[in-house]
Amino acid sequence: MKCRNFAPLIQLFFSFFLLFSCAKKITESKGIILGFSQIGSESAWRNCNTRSVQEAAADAGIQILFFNAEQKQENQIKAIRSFIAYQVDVIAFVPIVSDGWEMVLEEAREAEIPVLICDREINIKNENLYAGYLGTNMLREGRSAAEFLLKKFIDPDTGEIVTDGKSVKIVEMRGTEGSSPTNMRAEGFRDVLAGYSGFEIIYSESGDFLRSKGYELMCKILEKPELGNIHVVYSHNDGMTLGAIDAMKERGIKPGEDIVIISIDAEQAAIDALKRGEINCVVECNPKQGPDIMHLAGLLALKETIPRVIFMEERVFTEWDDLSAIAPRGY
Ligand code: GYE
Repeated sequence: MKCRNFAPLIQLFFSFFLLFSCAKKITESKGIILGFSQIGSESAWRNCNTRSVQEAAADAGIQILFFNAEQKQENQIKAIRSFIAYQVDVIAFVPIVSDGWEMVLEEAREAEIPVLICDREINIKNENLYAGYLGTNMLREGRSAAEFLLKKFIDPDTGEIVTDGKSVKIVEMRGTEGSSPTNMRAEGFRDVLAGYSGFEIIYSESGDFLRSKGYELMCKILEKPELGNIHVVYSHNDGMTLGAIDAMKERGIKPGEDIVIISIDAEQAAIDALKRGEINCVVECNPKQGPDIMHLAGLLALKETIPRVIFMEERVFTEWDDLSAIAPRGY
């Protein structure tokens, strides 16, 4: 009996099988439904983040159920529960604060819906309750802010701190209390300064990432004679910084000259203020996370694993840089 070689036929079958399964995968990822809970619209950064997510979903052909939580965690939890009831393929959300997510994430796991954490991080014992995190390295942002201060106030030749008093007096405007950007930007900043005795944080209070509260907070701070001469304002986001600058100007204080200002986000208005010399250092926090979120959502819909942590690319802009080279920010 002639021994026929079936190898080519088998190979052909498996080629068709692989082609079909890949085509099926591409088709599947095209039609997925993503439930996305956004925290609100508190800043230009947040609004850019929202646009990036919505535009990327449209470009990717992903159907998105988008809920704005209006700055309330309970609204986010309700939204996630509605995504579960709707049996979306993937859930993604920006946790407004770091704590209080275990129960609803347990419910998502019981429903076998993968969850992607975006922008802000969460504190949770069982990290298996979510598939991964995409956002920005906020510890590094705080460290970068402090590293600028060291360069600004320490004489490179003598290593001495140059200030008109015993120490460099710093006021910190914090973001939303309990949120990972606030906690990590504060921690990273303090970690770097811990090695230097001549830097003192004399006042720290939350402006909730809002321009209006940044203005009110700076008015309050500038009316505290016990604080004496303030050398530096370290602000956790540009919105609060811009409000603080308004308050300074109303009192004849020259921002960026009389008081050194460091800000985080790098929205256009802050870059423009940097170019005018009203801000001394802007640490970028990249809001344009939409395309990466959609890519990861597509993988999760196909039940594939994703990296646990992905950080966006970010830069630091200082008064010493060629600021004319900074491209329009788009937010
Ligand atoms: O810095 C601020 C926004 O979560 C990193 O939230 C984000 C922060 C950002 O309101 O402008």
